[in-house]
Amino acid sequence: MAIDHAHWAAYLLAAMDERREVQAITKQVDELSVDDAYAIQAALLELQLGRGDQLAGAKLGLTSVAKQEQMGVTEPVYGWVPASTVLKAGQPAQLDELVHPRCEPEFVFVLADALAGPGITANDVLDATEKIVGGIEIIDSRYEAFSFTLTDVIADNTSAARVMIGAEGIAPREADLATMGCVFEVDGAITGTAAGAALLGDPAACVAMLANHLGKHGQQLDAGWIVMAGAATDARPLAAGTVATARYSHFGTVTLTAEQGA
Ligand code: 0L1
Ligand code: MG
Repeated sequence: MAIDHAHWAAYLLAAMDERREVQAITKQVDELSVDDAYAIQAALLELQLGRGDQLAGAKLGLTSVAKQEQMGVTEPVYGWVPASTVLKAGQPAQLDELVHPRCEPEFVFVLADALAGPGITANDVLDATEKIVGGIEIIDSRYEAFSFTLTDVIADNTSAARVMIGAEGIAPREADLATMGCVFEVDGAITGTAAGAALLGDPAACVAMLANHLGKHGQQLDAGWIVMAGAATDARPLAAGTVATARYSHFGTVTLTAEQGA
């Protein structure tokens, strides 16, 4: 039976709005293809934009080999960053707005120029980039127990929930992205360390993959957008009072705190 994209988009939006877990789509349909999953993701974005949100950027997920092996896939996933999900510097994440959030460090590209695939290379990405900064993303799968298949997570906008972007950055080519380091700490304990090369060898090549993916759908990365290249370490649960700190070799420190909220 054909997948009703609008229905599943509304299903996921309700889960986001009502901060509750829902059953994975693949547990309820015979088959969910990658194309159907991206069509649900697009319909979900349309609903969000339709009620006044704007696009602040785009993201990749599953760009580290470790995360791909965990999911049994060889391709990254792509999603959107609505402006309402971007936290201001120092703004705590409100847990009452989220389901079961986790946090992870991100390499983030701020684009000066648009990138329209196909044929975009890592070099093109660096040419189009204003600066590269560190960030911390909050992922918050809307599915029960953070459990899903690849196509479920694509439909759910790759678990995107919030992102905090650091103030310090570097110009493209100012340093070797592959050897840049990140130490991720949660409540003072180091939970992961990684180099840029953990992201499929080169974070800029990840952004190129995203531009080329969008190009297949007649879409592009716009000038001024932020683009998350992916997490190089495991995501960690975010609880009330948690302080997550990503210390980058070249982008300073990004700190995210979580509050219970109202
Ligand atoms: O940003 C991400 O890496 C999320 C990818 C989707 C899988 C997950 O939710 O862990
Ligand atoms: Mg991420």
